[in-house]
Amino acid sequence: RSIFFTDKAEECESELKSLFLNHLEYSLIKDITTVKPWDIYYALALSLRDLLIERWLRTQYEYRKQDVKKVYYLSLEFLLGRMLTNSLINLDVYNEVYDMLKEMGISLEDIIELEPDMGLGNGGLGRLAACFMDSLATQAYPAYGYGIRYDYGIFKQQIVQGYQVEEPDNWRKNGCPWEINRPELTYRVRFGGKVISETLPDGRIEHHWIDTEDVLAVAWDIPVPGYQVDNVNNLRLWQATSTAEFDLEYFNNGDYVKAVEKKTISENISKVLYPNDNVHLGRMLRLQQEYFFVSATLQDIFAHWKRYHHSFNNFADKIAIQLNDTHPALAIPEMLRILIDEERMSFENAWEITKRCFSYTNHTILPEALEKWGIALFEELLPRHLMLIYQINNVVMEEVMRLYPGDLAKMRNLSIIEETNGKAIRMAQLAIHSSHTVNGVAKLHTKILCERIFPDLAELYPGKFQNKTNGITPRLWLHTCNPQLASLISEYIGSGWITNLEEIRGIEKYINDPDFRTSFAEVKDINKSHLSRYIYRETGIRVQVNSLFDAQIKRLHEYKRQLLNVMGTIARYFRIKDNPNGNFVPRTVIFAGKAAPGYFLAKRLIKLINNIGEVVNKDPDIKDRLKVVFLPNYCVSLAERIIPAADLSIQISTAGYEASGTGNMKFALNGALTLGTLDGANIEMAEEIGAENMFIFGLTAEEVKELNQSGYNPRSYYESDPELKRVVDSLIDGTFEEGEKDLFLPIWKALMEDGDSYLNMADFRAFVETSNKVDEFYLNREEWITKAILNVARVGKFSSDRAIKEYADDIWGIKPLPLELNN
Ligand code: DL6
Repeated sequence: RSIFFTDKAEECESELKSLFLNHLEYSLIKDITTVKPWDIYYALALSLRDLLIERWLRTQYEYRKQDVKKVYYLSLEFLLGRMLTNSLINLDVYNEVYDMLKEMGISLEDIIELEPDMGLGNGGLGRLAACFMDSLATQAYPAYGYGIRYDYGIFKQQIVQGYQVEEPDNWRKNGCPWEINRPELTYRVRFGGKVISETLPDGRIEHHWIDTEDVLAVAWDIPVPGYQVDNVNNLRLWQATSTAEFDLEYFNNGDYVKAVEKKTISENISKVLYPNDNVHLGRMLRLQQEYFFVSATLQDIFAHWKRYHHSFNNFADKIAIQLNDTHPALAIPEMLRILIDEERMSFENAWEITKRCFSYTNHTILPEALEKWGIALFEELLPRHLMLIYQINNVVMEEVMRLYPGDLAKMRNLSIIEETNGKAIRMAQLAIHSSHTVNGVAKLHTKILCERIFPDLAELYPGKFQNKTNGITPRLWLHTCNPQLASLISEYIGSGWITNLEEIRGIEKYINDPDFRTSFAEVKDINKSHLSRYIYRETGIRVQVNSLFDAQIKRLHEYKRQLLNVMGTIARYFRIKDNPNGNFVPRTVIFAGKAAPGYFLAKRLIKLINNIGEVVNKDPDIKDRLKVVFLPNYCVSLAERIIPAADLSIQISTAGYEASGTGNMKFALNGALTLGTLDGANIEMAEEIGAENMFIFGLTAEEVKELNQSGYNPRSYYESDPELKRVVDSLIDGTFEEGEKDLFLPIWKALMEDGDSYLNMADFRAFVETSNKVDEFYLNREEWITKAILNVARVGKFSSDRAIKEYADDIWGIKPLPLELNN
C-alpha cells in the first residue's frame, strides 16, 4: 500500500479531494505515516483557498473591467473568528468535506476545533466589521476591507484563582492558511520630520514634508467569499516592516542589537491590537497605527485609480470610503495631502472631492471613547497633516461665523480643535465636517448623537446624520453556529432565510404545529447539553440541562452592568438560602467576557463573579437551583457555543449608553428571550418581536437623564430596600471575600460612595422583579416555546444584509455586481 497521498489523488473525481491530497503531500510534506490533525486542517484550508482564488481573481477583474463604484471599508478591527466553517458553508462544500473526511476516519468537527480564532478586534465594533464583510460579498457589492495585520490579536484570557490573567494571542504561530502575502504591494509610510513651504513663481505655495522616518506597509490579503454567489471580495491587512534590515553603521561597530533596533521599532506598529473597548488612551503607538494603516490604504486606492484613470474628475463618483468609527479618520487629511502635495490640486478642489468620498459611523457616546489627540504629539508625528487639519478648520469656522456671527459657544462646539485643557484635535468633529454622511448604529443612538452629543453639528448639517441600525450575518449566527435549528427551519420554510432573513417570519405559521414545536425545543435541549459538557470540561462545574440558562457574554464594562446581574444573582442566592425547601426554578447564570488589562474595576468584578461561583456552587443549601459560571476566554468561537444554548439573553446596559449591541440580536435569532433595558437596538427588537415576548425593565434613557439631572442618590435605594441593602453589604462582610479582606471594597465604593455612575442601585428592584417574572414564565414550558419561536421568527430586520443594503443605497451609492463564473 502506497504511503503517498498523491497516489490516491490521481484517481479522485472530486477536485476538492484531489487538491486536499496534493496539499497534504506537497504543501505540508506529509505522508500517511506522519500526518497529524493540524495537517488535515491546514491542507483542507489551503484547498478551499485554491477554490476561492479563481473566484477572487475573477471578481477583482470584473470590478476593474466594469469600472463600477466601490466601497472601501476602513476599520482598525476585524473580529473574524474562525474561517474554515465559513468557507465550507459559503462555498457550499460542507457535506462533501464531511463525507470525505469521514471516509478517512476523521471527524470534521474535530478539525474545525483546531483552528484558532482570528481575534483582530475587541468586541462589537470589530465583529460588526466582520459581519459587514460577509454581507457585502454575499450581496455581490464591490467592496474592499482594509485593516491591520496584528501579530497579536486580542489577548487570551485565563482565569487563575478567579482572577483574569492575560496571555498574548500568537494566533498565527503555526501559520495561517487564509492570508496571501503581497510583497509587490508595499508602500512607504512616513512619520515625523518637518514641513518646508516654498512659494512658486506663480504665487502658489507648495509644501514639502521632509526628513521623515519611514516604515513599509506590506499587504496581506484574505479572500472573503459570499454565500452561494461566486463573488469573493478582498480584505487587505497591512503589516509594518522596516525600510532597512540593519543600520550598517551600528552593525559594523559590532552593536548587533542596536543595528536591528530600528527595524524592531518599525515593526512594532503592527505588533499588537490595543485591547481597549470603548476607551481612548491617546498613546503615540496607537496614533502611529492609525496613520500607518490609512496611509497605506489611500496609497493603494490612489495607485489603483491611477492605473486605470487619467484624471480625478470622477474619482468621487467611483469611490466611497467608510470610516468605521474615527480610528481611520486620518484618511481625511491623508487624502488631502495626496491630492494637494502629490497631485498638485488646489485645496478647494481636493476638499470637495474628499467630502464626497467619506462617510463616518459613530459607535459610541461614551466621552472616554471619543478620540482626541494632543496637538504636540500629533505635530511631532504628522506635521503636514496638522497643517491640513487647521486648513479644514479655517474653512469650517469661516462658514460658522457667517451663519452664527458672534456666537462663541457655537464656534467652540463646532471647531475641530479643542482649546480647553490643552489644545487637542477632536476626531469626531474632523470626521463629521469632512464626511457627506454620518450615521449612528441604532435609532436611539442616532437620536442621542443628534440631540445630546453633536447637536450643533446636526443643526449645521441638516440631513447629514442618518440611522443605520446594526445587523448580524445569519450565515454565522444561525446557519453555522446552530446547524440543527437552521435545518429545522429550512425543513419547514426552505432555505431562503439564509440570504433574506425576513423570510424567517415564515416559521410563525408553524407556531402551533406540535411537531415543529417539539423539534424546536429539542434542539435547544441538545445545544444546552453540549454547552453543559463544555462548561464541565472548562470549569469543573456541573450544571443541569433542565435549568434556565441565562447568559451575559460581552466585554466587561461598567455601563454594560455585569454588576447589576451580579447583584441580582446574589439576591437570588439569599432567597434560596433563606428558604432552602422552597420551589425555585433552577438557574444557570453564565458570564463570559474580557476586561481591558488596565481596567481595575472590571477585573475585580471578574474575581467577584468567580468568588460568588465558589460560594454558591458549593453551598449544600442551594443544590442545583443556582449555578454561577464564568467561562474563560470569550471570543467568537465561544459565542458560537453559548448563544445556541441560552434560554435568556441578558442585555441590561444603562439606557442611553449601549450604542446598539449585536449580541442581543444573535441570542434572539437562536431562540433566547431577552431580559433587557430599553437601550440600543433592544428598543427596535421590542418593536419587531413585541415587548410582550421579551422581559423589558428599568429606567428609560430619558429617565436616566432626568435622574442624573435631578441629583441621583444611590444610598436612598440602599436605605429603602432591605434586600438591596443585604446584597450590597455582602460585598464587604466576608460572604464572598474568601478570607481576602476588602477584596470587593472598590466595587462597594463605586456603588455607595462614588455615585454609582451607571445606576445599578436605581435599576436593582426592577431587575430582580423582572428576573423573577422570567422564572414564572419558564415554568409554563409551552408559553416559553411560543415566545422563543416568535423571537426567532421576528428578528429578520437585524440581518447585516439589510444594514449593508441601506448603507449601499443611502450612503455609498454602490450597486451589486454578481459574478457568474460559467460566463
Ligand atoms: O456598532 C457596533 C458596536 C455596538 O453594537 C456597541 O453597542 C458599541 O458599544 C460598539 N462600540 C465600540 C466603540 N469603540 N470605539 N470607539 O466598540 O459598537
